[in-house]
Amino acid sequence: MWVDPDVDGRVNLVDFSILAYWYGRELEGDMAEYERQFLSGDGKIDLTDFSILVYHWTG
Ligand SMILES: [Ca+2]
Repeated sequence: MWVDPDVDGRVNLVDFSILAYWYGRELEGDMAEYERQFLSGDGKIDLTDFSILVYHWTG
């Protein structure tokens, strides 16, 4: 699943915790690329990105 940061095919608390870790931090490397491609693309993690993740939630 493309919106799945830990790439295990599910969008769940593990992915949520990855976003939570990056919340308010300056994105680097793969995470910066991921945010640009699959989340809101504004270069930071905020509530918009969480809402995108939750929309794709599988549990
Ligand atoms: Ca964002």
